[in-house]
Parts: sequence; structure tokens; C-alpha cells
Amino acid sequence: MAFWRSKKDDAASTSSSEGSTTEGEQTGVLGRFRQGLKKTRQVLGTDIRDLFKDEGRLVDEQFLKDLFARLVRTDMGAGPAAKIRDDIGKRFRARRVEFDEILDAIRQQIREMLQQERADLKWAESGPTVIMVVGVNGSGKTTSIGKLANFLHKEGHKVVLGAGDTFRAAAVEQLTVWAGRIGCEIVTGKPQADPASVAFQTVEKAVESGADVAIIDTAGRLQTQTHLMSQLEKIRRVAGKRCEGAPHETLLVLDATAGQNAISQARGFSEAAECTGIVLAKLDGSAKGGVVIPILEQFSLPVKFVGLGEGIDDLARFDTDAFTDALFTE
Ligand SMILES: Nc1nc2c(ncn2[C@@H]2O[C@H](COP(=O)(O)OP(=O)(O)O)[C@@H](O)[C@H]2O)c(=O)[nH]1
Ligand SMILES: [Mg+2]
Repeated sequence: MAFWRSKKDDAASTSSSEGSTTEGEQTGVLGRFRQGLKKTRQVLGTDIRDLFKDEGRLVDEQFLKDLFARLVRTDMGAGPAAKIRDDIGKRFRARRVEFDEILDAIRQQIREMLQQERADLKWAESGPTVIMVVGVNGSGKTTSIGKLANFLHKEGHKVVLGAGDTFRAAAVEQLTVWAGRIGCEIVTGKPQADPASVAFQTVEKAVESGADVAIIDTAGRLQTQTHLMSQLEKIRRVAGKRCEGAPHETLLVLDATAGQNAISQARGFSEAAECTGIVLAKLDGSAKGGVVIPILEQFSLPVKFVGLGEGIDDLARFDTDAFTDALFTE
């Protein structure tokens, strides 16, 4: 499993062998995925196991119908659930099968559906990498920024935060607390300041202080609020003025507990805000972890990170293998 790597790590990394993790790290990442996906795993494992009351089970129309209904409960969407059902129908129809055989077939299908291009952050060729974070209210933006900043800081990157949610004083305080915990710089504006000016100052601070990454928070908004969406456009423009190519990443934070609603948000935002990747927050609180599947299927946006709790270390880079294993491994 490839762990977090960047151009800097390539030169600096001595702790792990080339392109792979030590066993300890692997257990850590997998363990966290497992913990976070507990609820979804229960739906998949327990509910499907319930279909196997007797010795094995005949794969007939009723079984396939029941299987479909249970798969849909993970919020993977009807399309993917139908695809899995049809595959199992094709392979096993009129045969008596064991639970493990079926679970294994589901696992293979899901693993395939979760394949995506490498989910690394897109790094700026020179100067700081500017990351803008967007999404609806309460989706987990500020928390995810704190966790991401910590993640990058621990990798040895110098991070500057920008408190671009100037709507609510509490949002600025919240991010300031994270900056304090991590020990990174933060740029804040006056209450109700123009978020674009905070973004500009943040990028400027990053350039001047030789930081590697600037992460800019934004106020929550709906993709239908045209004036607020054009405000995002202004933030982008201003950041780009101070640093070529900025923002290099625009991460959309989605709340996994919103299940299918998260999908309509992804649709609106990815069109309106030029998003480059997704952070799927609150996977730990959700039995709807299957929602990753339609997100990957329907959007050309990679899921770059997942939020697995409220703690500072509860963010992991999305990893197909760890995710699939965590969904199925007791
Ligand atoms: N369980 C859990 N809670 C989260 C996660 N990410 C954010 N939260 C919580 O969700 C709530 C809203 O988060 P916040 O970052 O303020 O959302 P924002 O309005 O988008 O900035 C807070 O109570 C967070 O602690 C996560 O990955 N797991
Ligand atoms: Mg916030």
C-alpha cells in the first residue's frame, strides 16, 4: 500500500522502504478504516448473513431480490447494487452457496468499483500549494482542515491556515484552536471581512514565509446560492493573482451521514466550484459508507481523504484496499 508521499518525502523519507508502509503503519491505517466503517460493515455483514439461515442458500430470484435490498441499505445506490446482484446471479444462479462465497463475490465487485487514480494531493510545481476547502454548512470543512493540516505538518510540511469563513466568529476561533494544537500559522481577518482578502493574505503569508501549503477555509454554502458561489470564484481569482496556479486543489467536503444527499451536493459543487477532489467526512458515524461507490462512479472527482472521527488523527488518505478490507474484515 502506498502511503502519503510527495516530492519532498521522496528525498527526505528514511523511515519506510520505497513506496510501502511498515507493518505498524499499515495496521494503523487499516485499523482506523475498520473502526470508522464499523456501522457500514455491520449492515453488509450481518444483514447479508441473515439471508443464510440454513446450510447454504439457493441462489434464486428471491435471494437476489433480498440481496439487492440489503446492498442498497449501505447507500451504494441502486445502480451499483444491481450490478453486484446481476454478477452474483450470473455466477451462482440455481446453485446452493455459502455466505462466504457470496461475501467474497461482493467484495471483489466493490473493490473494482472503488478503483481510482492515485488520490495524492496535486502539488504546486513551485511555491506553496494552495488548497481551498468548500461545502455546505456543517459538512465538516473546518474540522477536516484541522486534521489535514496536522497530517501534512506531521509529514514535515510547513502549513499556513486561512480563516476564510468570516461569517461566523466561532469558525475563526475553531480554526485558531486547531492551528494552536498543530503549531502552525493562521491568517484571520476582521469579523465579516471579505473572505477573498483573507485568502489573499493567506497565500501571501505562505509565499513570504516559504510555507509548503496554504489551506483556506470557507463559509458553508449551497450550490444554489449564486452570489455565494460567485464569492468562491472571487476567492479563486484572488489566490491565483498572488500565486500562479492557485488554488491547486479545491476540496469538496461531503458529510457521509448525508448518504444520497451527499451525491446531489457533489453534483452541484463540482460543476459550480471547479472542485478537484473530495473529502468524505464522518464516515465513522455512518452506516452509509457505501456512498463512496456512487461518488466515484458518477463524478470524475477522486475521493482524496476520508474523515473517520473528530480527533486530530482521524483523517486518512482514501485507500481502495484498506477501505474494501475494512468493509468486510471482522
Ligand atoms: N464523527 C465525526 N464528526 C465529524 C467529522 N468531521 C467533522 N465532524 C463534526 O461535524 C461537526 C461540523 O464540523 P465542522 O468542521 O464545524 O463543519 P463545517 O461547518 O463544514 O466547517 C462538528 O461537530 C465536527 O466535530 C468526522 O470525520 N467524524
Ligand atoms: Mg466551518
